[in-house]
Amino acid sequence: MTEEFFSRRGILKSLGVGAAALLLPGCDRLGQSPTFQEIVLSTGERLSYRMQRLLGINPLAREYEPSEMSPVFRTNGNTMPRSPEYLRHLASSFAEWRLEVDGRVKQPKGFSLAELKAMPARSQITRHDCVEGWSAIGKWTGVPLGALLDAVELEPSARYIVFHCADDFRGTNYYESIDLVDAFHPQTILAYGMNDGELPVGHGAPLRLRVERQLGYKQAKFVMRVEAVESLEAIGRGKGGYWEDNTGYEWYAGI
Ligand SMILES: Nc1nc2c(c(=O)[nH]1)N[C@H]1C(S)=C(S)[C@@H](COP(=O)(O)O)O[C@H]1N2
Ligand SMILES: [Mo]
Repeated sequence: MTEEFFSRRGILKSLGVGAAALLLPGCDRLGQSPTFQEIVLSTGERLSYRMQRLLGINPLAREYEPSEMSPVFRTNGNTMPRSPEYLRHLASSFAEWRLEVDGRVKQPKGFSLAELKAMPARSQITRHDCVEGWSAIGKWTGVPLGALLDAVELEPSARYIVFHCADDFRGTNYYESIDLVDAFHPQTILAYGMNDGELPVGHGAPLRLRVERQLGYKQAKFVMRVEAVESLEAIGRGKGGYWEDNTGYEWYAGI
C-alpha cells in the first residue's frame, strides 16, 4: 500500500469520490446511505477518522532504525508531577505504585511495575510529532495495551479507554482517551522504557502511553489509572482529553 492510498485524497479517490461530489449541496442526490452523507459532510479531521474506521484501515506507524534515533529527545508539557502521592512513589522508585485498570472491565486490577515488566514486551522506534511543530525519533519499550485489557476482560459496553495522569494544569489532572481500535493496535503500548533505559521522569515515569498514529498530546505521561468507559461524556468536559476540553485540539489527532 502506498502512502497516497492512506492519505485522505487517496482514500476518496479509491472510493471514486471526486471533488465535484464533495461540493454538491444536494446531498440527498448522492445516494441513500446516511453513512455516505455523514462522511461527505464531515469536517476534515473527522472525515479522516471515520474513513479509517469505516474502511477498517489499521496500518502500522513507520518504525525507524537505531541509527535514526534523535540524539536529543526534548520533553514537553509537564515534566514533574507535584502531587505528594506521586512524589512519594518517585522517592521509593515506584516500588509500591500500582497501575489501576478499572471501569467497564470484568476483573479490575492493580498492576505493579514488576508485573507490567513481566508481561510480554514490545519495543519500537518511532517518530513523535508535537502539534507545536517539533518531532523526535525515540525507542519505546512497554506492555501492549491490548494485553493489559485482555487480562482484565473488557465488558461489552466498553468503547473508549481513558488514561488518568498524575500531573495537573492549574489543579486539573491531565487525561486522554482513545477508541478500542487504537487501544488494541499492536503499536499501542504503555511504555516503562525509553531509548534502552528506564523511562525518565520528564518523559512520564513510571508509565506513559504510546499511540503511534496520533500527535504528541495523545501520548499521556505519568499514567496512574486506565479506565474503560462506554462514553466520554463524564470525562472532564466531555471531549475526551485535557487539551480537547481546554483548547480546540481534535480528539482524533491522526498523523
Ligand atoms: N500527563 C501528561 N502527558 C502529556 C503531556 C503533559 O503535559 N502531561 N504533554 C503532551 C504533549 S503536548 C507532548 S508533545 C508529549 C511530550 O512528551 P515528552 O515530554 O516525552 O517529549 O507528551 C504529551 N503527554
Ligand atoms: Mo505536544
